[in-house]
Amino acid sequence: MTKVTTLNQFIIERQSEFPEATGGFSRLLHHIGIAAKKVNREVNKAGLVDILGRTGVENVQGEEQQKLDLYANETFLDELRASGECCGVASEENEEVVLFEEGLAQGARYVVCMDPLDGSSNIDVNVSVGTIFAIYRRLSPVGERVGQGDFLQPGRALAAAGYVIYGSSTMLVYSSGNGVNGFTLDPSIGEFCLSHPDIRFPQRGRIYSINEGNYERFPIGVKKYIKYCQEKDARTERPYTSRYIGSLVADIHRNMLKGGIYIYPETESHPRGKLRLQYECNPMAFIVEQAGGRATDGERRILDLEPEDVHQRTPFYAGSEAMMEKVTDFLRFFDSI
Ligand code: P6P
Repeated sequence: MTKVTTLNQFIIERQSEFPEATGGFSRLLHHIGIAAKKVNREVNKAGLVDILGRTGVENVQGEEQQKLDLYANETFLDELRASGECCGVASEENEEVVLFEEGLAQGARYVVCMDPLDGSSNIDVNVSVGTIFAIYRRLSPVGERVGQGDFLQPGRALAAAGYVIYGSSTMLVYSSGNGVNGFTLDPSIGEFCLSHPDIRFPQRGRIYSINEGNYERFPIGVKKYIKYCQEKDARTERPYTSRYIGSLVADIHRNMLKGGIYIYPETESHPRGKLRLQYECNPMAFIVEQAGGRATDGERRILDLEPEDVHQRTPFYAGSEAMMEKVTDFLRFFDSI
C-alpha cells in the first residue's frame, strides 16, 4: 500500500529546515490548511446554497465583493487568529491591516498577506478559483504592536508562500524556501496528501496566458511578443497555445506543471498593472522561482520590488525561464525605440 504523507506530517518532517523552528510555523500552516478545507466545502456546494453572487459591497479595490469572498476572508482570518502564530493580516478584502493583539497572538512571530479568494467572479460559472498567501517573519519586536513595516517587506524576505486551487480537485501548493510541494485534498479522510513532490517549472514551454482583449492597450513589446507566439516556426515549436482562465492561481498552476508564461502588463486602465504585489505577485513569484521559473514586472525581479503600500499593483510576467528571457528581449528592444 502506497505510503500517504499528509500535509501535517510533511510540515513536521521538514520542520528542521527552519533553524528557529519551534513548531510555530507548523501550527500556522496547519491552520491555513483547516481554513482551506472550510472554504473548499463552501466553494464545492456553491450554487446549491445562497452563498453565490454579489454582496452589493465594493472592496478596497473598487471591485464588487462576492459572498464567498467575504466568507473566505473571515474563515482565513479566524484560523490565522486561532493559530496563535500570526499577529496580523493584510488582506485584499480589508482596506486596513487586521491586527491580532489578544491572547496567544501577542507572542506571535509571523504576519500574513493574503488574497482569500482570487478570481471569485469565476465561481458563478464554476471555474477554478484560488487562495494566495504570503508568510513573513515580523520585523517589529515580539510582544510590541505590529507596524505597517511588517507588511511592506519585499518578496525576497518571505518565510513561505503558497496557494490553494479549488478546481477539479483541491490542492494546497507551498514553499518554505526549499522547493515547491503540492498536496491534494483527499475528501475521504479530510487531509491534504502529498501528490506533487518537488514541482519543477519546465525550462521551456508552449503556453502563453494573457487577456488578449486588452491587446490594443498593451505596450508595443507585449504586442510584438504575442505575434511572435502566434507565428509558425517549426524549429521553435511555434505557434504556441493560448490558454487564459482569468484566475491567476489556475493559470500559474497549469503553466508551472506544463511550461508556459503568464503576463498581466500595464494597460491604459491599469497603468501600474492590475495584480497586487503583496498578496498576489510576491507569493506567486516566490513559488515560481522556487520551482525554477522567473517572475518580473517586465524588467525587475518581482521579489526585489520595495513595497510602499499593501494594496499596490505591479505589472506581472511569470513563467518558464526561456519564455521569460524571450519576452524580456522584446520589451527591452521595442521599449528602447
Ligand atoms: P482580467 C482575478 O480578478 C484576477 O485578479 C486574477 O486572478 C486574474 O488572473 C486576473 O485578475 C484577470 O483579470 O482583467 O483578465 O479579467
